Amino acid sequence: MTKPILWTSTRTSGSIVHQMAAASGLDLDIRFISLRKGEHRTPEFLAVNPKGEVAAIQVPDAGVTITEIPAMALWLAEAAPESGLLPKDPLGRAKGMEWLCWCHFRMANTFTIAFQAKRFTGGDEAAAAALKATAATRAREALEFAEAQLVKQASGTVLGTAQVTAPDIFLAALLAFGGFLGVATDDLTHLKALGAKVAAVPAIAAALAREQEIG
Ligand SMILES: N[C@@H](CCC(=O)N[C@@H](CS)C(=O)NCC(=O)O)C(=O)O
Repeated sequence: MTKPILWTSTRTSGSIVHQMAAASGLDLDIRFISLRKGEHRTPEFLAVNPKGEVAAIQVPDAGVTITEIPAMALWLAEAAPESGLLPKDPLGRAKGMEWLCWCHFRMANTFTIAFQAKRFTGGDEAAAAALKATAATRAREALEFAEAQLVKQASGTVLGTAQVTAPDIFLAALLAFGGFLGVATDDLTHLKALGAKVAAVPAIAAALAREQEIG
């Protein structure tokens, strides 16, 4: 059997899948590529993922590549059912997918726009600054929503589980993205506690340390 390959890159949304993969405990071949060097546009990588994006999970034995964070999270949870990445019961699993989809959509329609505002304004600097400010405000609203839901969970996790799940990892990443954007997060105490809980999972801490080493 050829190990499944996780293609990822540090300082990108690929880190979210890297953390989920680490939490799954699966034995994956983790390969970091550099977006700065354009390694996502090489013919070799485009043959793996024609979208030219990270993250991607390549399953060589099946001749299949999975992309999009909720789909990758689901595959990891199915491949490692005892990992607790997603609840096993149908309702819990559906709520887990709901949160993953929510995080994914918010990442695309707020955080990514704030990070890449110039791409959306054809290079117009003033329009990009205005767009970034608006998107950052929307990002803050998204984090406030997540905070309000977390307040209701005594467990401190978004699905009310004792252990960290894939949606918790995604939410913690959105909180970190907010920090990179300069969004105020100090008052989002439940979300911050969740971020600390996620970072304290030994396998995730090791994955994040590896990313720090790579830079
Ligand atoms: N919807 C994709 C988003 C993937 C994505 O946008 N990845 C970025 C890094 S955060 C990327 O690879 N960008 C390459 C590019 O912009 O050319 C997912 O869920 O994984």
